[in-house]
Amino acid sequence: PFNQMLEGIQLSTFSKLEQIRTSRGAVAIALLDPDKKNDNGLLNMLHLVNESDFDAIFIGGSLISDNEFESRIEEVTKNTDLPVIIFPGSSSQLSQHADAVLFLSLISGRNPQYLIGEHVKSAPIIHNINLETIPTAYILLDGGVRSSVEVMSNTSPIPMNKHDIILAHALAGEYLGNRLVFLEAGSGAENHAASEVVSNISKQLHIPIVVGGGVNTPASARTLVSSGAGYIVTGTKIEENPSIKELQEFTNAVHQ
Ligand code: 1GP
Repeated sequence: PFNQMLEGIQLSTFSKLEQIRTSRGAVAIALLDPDKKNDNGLLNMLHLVNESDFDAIFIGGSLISDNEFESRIEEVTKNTDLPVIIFPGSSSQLSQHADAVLFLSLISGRNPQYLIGEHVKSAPIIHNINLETIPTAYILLDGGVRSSVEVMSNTSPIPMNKHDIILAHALAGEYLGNRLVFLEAGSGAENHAASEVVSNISKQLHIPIVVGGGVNTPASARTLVSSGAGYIVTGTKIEENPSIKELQEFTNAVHQ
């Protein structure tokens, strides 16, 4: 009866992702950064993603411009059945073609622009295009190299060994009403979020943990999921011309 009741009700993208997390153990997310690639590169990467058992696509980047963004998102949504969720570098990265947007608060930093400024600028646009928002506490950790997020947001990452401070930020993120906590080590990080950090936080939090930045082997994906990560994001790996088999090994490790 419950299933019958649900029939005809449109599930939100976030609910769909959560259903996948429950049924598969964790969600495998492919990050596409449309500013680094020309159109052919983007479609090639999308093809790899479509064939490799990913559950969803995050799309966004630090440098992509507004008009380019809209057309790239449209191109991606036309060529995949996966949910497409914007992972915005700024309030100008919005599109009615996407299924949802991560409404990110960069709570590891103290730059008001990324705590409320971009939110206010984007809110009327999100309202007008009726885009689903997924409130996300975005925590930048020191992944061993200076990251684009650090440079572009003018905030400092939290050192990876400051477990109590990271936990305090994650708890604050949950108490603020966010639906996800995203532990970001920065694209191309030398070290992804430490598994001790993930397991410490997952024991104390009630909301799911997203881990991204430097997660590029099946072994690290598996360790992070066993430590309590509910969502694993990988980007650079997909840009390095991997085989479908390699990517499938990665998504298998996420789904365990
Ligand atoms: C960056 O978390 C993402 O925002 C993905 O990082 O490119 O290192 O996979 P990678």
